[in-house]
Amino acid sequence: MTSRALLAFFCFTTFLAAQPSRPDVNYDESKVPKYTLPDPLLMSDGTPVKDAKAWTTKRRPEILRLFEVEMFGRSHGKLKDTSYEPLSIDRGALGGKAVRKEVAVLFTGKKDGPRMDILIYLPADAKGPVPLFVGLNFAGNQAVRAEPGIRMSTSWMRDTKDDSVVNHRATEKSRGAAASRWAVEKILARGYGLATIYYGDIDPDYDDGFQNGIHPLFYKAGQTKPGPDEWGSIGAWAWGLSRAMDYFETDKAIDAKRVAVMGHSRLGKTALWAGAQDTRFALVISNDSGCGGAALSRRKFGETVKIINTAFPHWFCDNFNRYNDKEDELPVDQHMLIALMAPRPVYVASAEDDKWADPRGEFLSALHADPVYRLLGTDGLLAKEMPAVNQPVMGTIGYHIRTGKHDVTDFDWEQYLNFADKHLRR
Ligand code: GTR
Repeated sequence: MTSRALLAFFCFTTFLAAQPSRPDVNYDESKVPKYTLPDPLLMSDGTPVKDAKAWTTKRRPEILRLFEVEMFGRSHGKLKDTSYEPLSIDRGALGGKAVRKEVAVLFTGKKDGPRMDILIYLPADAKGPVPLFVGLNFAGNQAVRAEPGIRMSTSWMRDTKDDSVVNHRATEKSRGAAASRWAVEKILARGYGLATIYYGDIDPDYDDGFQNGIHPLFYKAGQTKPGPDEWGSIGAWAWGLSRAMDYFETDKAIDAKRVAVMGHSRLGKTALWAGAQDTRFALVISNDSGCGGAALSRRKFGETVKIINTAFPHWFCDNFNRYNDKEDELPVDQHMLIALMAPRPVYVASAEDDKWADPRGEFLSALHADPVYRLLGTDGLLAKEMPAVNQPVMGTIGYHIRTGKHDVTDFDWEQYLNFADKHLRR
């Protein structure tokens, strides 16, 4: 496909996906079908999971495997030749409040090979290694803050109407375009660092049969695309987050034992999948992740498995197509994805006007993960009913639904910081 045709295709699928008047989209709670969720504390062979040991050694690996094979696809580990290249450091960023640096992760060790650039802010007054939030971004590192010192992304990006991306490359106009989603000053003031990476560095977000991005790096001789149980783009993005974690483990200014992974929407699905697979992430945050993220698939409220697989055929593995209109046949549902974080703190956030992502389905996932958190000796979710808007609940599972639309706001970040203070502060 030409890039123009690609763009037209993408705009069309996104437009289709978001149409509230589509007859195949249900927004009526009374029309949610009756369903029975798989029990996270019952092995596939019917054996009950009675203690932490059985969870950790038997049921958890079984559930992880089901998510791999049926939904996100199996991932790969790190590449042995990966190296890190410091790109910049500014010790006087944010008027002296921050150290801002950029580090390239050269996946194959080659400067002209595939890479991702990590933008990192650390509090300037830190006395030792700091806890950190890491999250992928949608529009390039330069969009996170309007600072001329941040390198302009040169990766493929979807064109925008406002000329911040032209011919699939970011322009100067994109600087700071996503700043409202990244509460950098608040994060630093509370003693945390922030690291972010453009998700398209890892795999460009369009369906090209997996010829670009990191997938081809792992093809066996003769292989041209991932198998039906091998990773799609979400799996690749999650892999990138783990590679960032590999880097954090080498950076003395960062406390790699206290890294929270956060993501919004498709990148919220990604944060959950990264946290499920890589237990080095000490805390996991899903912001408005919806279908394929925190929302229960069986509710078929807003976006459904069929809709997501049709609009974004590259996000999940091919096996996931089996469950289009057959959610009841899934051996898992998304409460089990949340349960894979246990006993680590996990936060699920919804927005009132974000019906497409099914706020209630997101809450119910958190609620039905609670028995696993309790089995492992934590306080789980401190609510039985969905809380009122803007009334966060924070046990080891956190949840809020805020007023407003599908977005990341300062309100969201304030809750994440409070939640991190509760669980990661020393
Ligand atoms: C939508 C998609 C959602 C969500 C969102 C986003 O078009 O249907 O699942 O991921 O994109 O990532 O912004």
